[in-house]
Amino acid sequence: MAWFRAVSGVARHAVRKNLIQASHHVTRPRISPLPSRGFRSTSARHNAAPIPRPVPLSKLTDSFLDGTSSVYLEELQRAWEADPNSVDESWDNFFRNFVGQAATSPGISGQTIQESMRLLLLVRAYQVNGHMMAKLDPLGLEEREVPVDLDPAFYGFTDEDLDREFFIGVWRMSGFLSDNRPVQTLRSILNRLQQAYCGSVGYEYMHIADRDQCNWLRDQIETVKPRAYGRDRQEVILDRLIWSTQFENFLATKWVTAKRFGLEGAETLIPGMKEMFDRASDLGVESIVVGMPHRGRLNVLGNVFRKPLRQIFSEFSGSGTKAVEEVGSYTGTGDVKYHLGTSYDRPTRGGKRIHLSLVANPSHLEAVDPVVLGKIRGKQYYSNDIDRTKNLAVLIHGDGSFAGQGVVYETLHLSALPNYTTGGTIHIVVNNQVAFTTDPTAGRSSQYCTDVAKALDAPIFHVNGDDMEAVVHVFELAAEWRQTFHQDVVVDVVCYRRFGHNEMDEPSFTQPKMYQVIRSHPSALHIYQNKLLESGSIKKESIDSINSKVNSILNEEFNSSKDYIPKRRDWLSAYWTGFKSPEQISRVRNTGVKPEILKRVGEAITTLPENFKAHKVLKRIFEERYQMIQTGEGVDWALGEALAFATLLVEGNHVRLSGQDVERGTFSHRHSVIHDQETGEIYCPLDHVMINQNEEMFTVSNSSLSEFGVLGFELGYSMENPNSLILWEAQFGDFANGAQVIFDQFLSSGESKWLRQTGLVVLLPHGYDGQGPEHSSARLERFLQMSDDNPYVIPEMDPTMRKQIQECNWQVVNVTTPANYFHVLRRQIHREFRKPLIVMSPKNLLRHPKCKSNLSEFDDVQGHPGFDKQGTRFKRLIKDQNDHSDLEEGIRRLVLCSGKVYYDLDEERRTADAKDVAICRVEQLCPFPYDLVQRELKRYPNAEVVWCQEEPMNMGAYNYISPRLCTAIRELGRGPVEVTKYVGRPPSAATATGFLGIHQKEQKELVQKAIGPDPVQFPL
Ligand SMILES: Cc1ncc(C[n+]2csc(CCOP(=O)(O)OP(=O)(O)O)c2C)c(N)n1
Ligand SMILES: [Mg+2]
Repeated sequence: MAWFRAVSGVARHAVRKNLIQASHHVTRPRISPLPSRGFRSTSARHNAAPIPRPVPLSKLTDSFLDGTSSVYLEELQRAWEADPNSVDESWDNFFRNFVGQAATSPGISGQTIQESMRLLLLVRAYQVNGHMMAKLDPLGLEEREVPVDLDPAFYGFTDEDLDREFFIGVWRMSGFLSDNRPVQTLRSILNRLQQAYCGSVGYEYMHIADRDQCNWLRDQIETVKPRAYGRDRQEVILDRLIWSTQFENFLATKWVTAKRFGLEGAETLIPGMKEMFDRASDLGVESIVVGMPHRGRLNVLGNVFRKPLRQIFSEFSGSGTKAVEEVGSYTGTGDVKYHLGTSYDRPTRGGKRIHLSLVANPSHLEAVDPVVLGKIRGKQYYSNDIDRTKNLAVLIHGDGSFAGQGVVYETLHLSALPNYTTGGTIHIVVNNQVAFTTDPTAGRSSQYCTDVAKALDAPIFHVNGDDMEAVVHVFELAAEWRQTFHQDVVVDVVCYRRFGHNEMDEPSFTQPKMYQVIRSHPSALHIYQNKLLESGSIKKESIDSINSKVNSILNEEFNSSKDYIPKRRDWLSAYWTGFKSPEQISRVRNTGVKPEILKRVGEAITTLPENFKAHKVLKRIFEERYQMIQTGEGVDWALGEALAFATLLVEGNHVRLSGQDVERGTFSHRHSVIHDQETGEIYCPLDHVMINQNEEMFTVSNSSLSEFGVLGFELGYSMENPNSLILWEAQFGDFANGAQVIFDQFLSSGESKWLRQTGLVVLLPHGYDGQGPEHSSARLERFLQMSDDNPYVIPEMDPTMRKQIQECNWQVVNVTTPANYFHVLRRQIHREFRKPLIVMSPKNLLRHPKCKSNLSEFDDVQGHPGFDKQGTRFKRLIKDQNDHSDLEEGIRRLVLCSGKVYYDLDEERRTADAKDVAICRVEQLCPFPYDLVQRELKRYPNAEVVWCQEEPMNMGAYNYISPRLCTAIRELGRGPVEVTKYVGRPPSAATATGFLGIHQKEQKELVQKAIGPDPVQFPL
């Protein structure tokens, strides 16, 4: 019954709507006539389906109509029978005809339900494939086969049918098929279909499963009249197009031989973006973060972000990249002009202000995509943008890279994941139909460069980049879609590249035909100006006056650029105020925590709710953890980590850990999210450290199975606010190389290139456990090789003056105790600068019986282990555990090592009773703890110094340690050391053997050699 009421309600609503909208149907839209050649006949090429014989509606049984539409029709019919004027005129015609009354409209006599249905299929075909006939290519070079189902002849229609009226209204459908315009002539239907779907915009949306979304789009696309802009709007659009065009012309004339990756051929992008931003602002967006590649970046910076033109020109001349007063200050290495970022508060057409940021990016195409999304997600968290409507990510892509780069797919797939969604990204493809010298036919297998986005149910709007107003329309539509549905959307601006890949490149070597056409092709500005002049919308004088205004501003700015002195480079944004550059000393801080806080948070994170039915193994684990807190003994790795998170949370920091399977932990050790075995409900203890804790304050999230995308996302997130500990964990450390671009281009060098700090933590679990070559190594050597501390110069190491970490590009640690792990995580936040931290995290130490710490190592109590002059802190080096005094002349060998091999060495020392061997753990490899290593060297003046590692010689830390250790030894005057003595596996192509037996033998030999009585012979 409820259903029936709903249906009849809808029917009544439809009747009312028809009455209200009746006027629309009286004055039909102006429709241009079909081309005189009639239909494009497909019969010659295809075997058109035999034309079905018409069956009059009166002869149809009810079952032909589906239940709902028949009820609806009956409702309407009852209303019509009671009062023919209560329904729309078109329904009146329909019922008069089909209910056997005198037909008043000769046009619809003889119509059959099959014809209507075939027509419906035709409309559907336009909705699905109309874009295939759209005129998208400004150069007119595209050769596309038009799908046969767009031809009315395919459905049996002929020229004679053009002026007949047809019934196509479908209940709960928008646009052409909507029930408020059910009767139309075939001619008008076809004309509007072609206008809507085959003009300058090709819409792809029929892959979207959601009916409401499709209807919403149909409402926008299948409007009764084509969309048009008024004069005022046209003048603004023209002004913006003139700016875009003149900017490139100006650069081209002033710097004839410079590479600028100009926007010529795609100038309509700039007005399109501006209009989109204005519309987004009208719809509630307050902040936009943009990621984009080289093409048109300067134009976007100048015209959209309003970076001062004099600054752009000054940087372009290459004269002003370093501020004069900055000499010797934090300027980093800099980057080329078309990689730099900026931010700006831009006034909008609607009288608001919108904050725009362009993220600096490397030349690696698309690598910035996930970074932008992470940054926006961070902004959404910090601005409490719960419905994600205030902060918007916009990504600009090239056609070649959007189709070719895998990170595009990895980024798109974050879009609907609860802990990664940003409420929809607007993607803009500057589709100049070529990638460097590669044609689309060689560059992708899909029809469109945007096809990858179909996996997401994102609508895709292809637009002819020469049609200025169509470009503006789809840009606005994209903003409307995003703000309505909070999902991704793609605008594909089909344009061309007027010059070569860069301005110095000769495009005719490889695309001669295309460039023949381009040479005589008018600019988009020329086309738009002429259109406005012809339609009388704007006078020639107005155009001239805009042109000369723009020209004179460009010239003024150029003149001012000559003696432009850049201000101190901004390297910090709002949240980062007070943070230190490497030039400003940041004192080492205590990371210990008051015992009562440790106890309180410790209990909170080890206690499960009473009625929660945890798996019995987990119940036991949590009971054990609770006991660790109570007794203060045997704290393991997982609890050490959880305590670091919990204490940072109570101090007001946001903590976010993401990566594959991180909730449980790949090695089943973390269990940060627990599942009720009966209800499936989940419980996250770290969400309950404080009363009424914001659920997102601690976020732990299993990610999609992506490294590049997810690491990039977390990096962007970490850059938003320094008061957050953001961690990404690789499933196994070796999988991190799938994200190599992020390590190489962003994490290791971002601060130096772009002066942007991040405290991102990367956890790389690994272990030489005989599991074969794939999971033994987290490729420590690669991270160390990218470290920029000088191996031959010992920096200032005095604790009150030390800036060693600040001056280094990142920190690499290989920690061996839960307490030290706790302190290194807390150190990330308890300092006045941010630096990436790479943690070679262990696998077998997670449960190693010796890898335990006492709670007293976590606290800040004087006299407790680890407490010294500066309080309790992370230990960069752990000295020998045998309670050695400051001078131990009887020690025969000092073995330096890092990571879990320490436990094997210690065991062997015990077995061999080698009391004359000292073992020190270098917990922080980079930057190298010269002071502590030298302290140990002094402690053992007669010892043979040996580096021991499990990895093959060409891997692990050896090549990093060797020159630094030599420098430390040399500086102490302990002899002219050139090579560090090595104990470990020989060089190898694979990271480890695949045979467990061989692994065990190798491991035994290397620890025996490191501890044994014979002097280590090396290198021979
Ligand atoms: C990951 C990556 N591979 C290769 C390149 C070299 N490269 C620079 S631009 C370019 C062509 C890009 O084509 P497209 O995405 O269509 O952008 P367009 O230059 O046409 O605007 C290539 C291959 C690069 N920058 N990044
Ligand atoms: Mg291209």
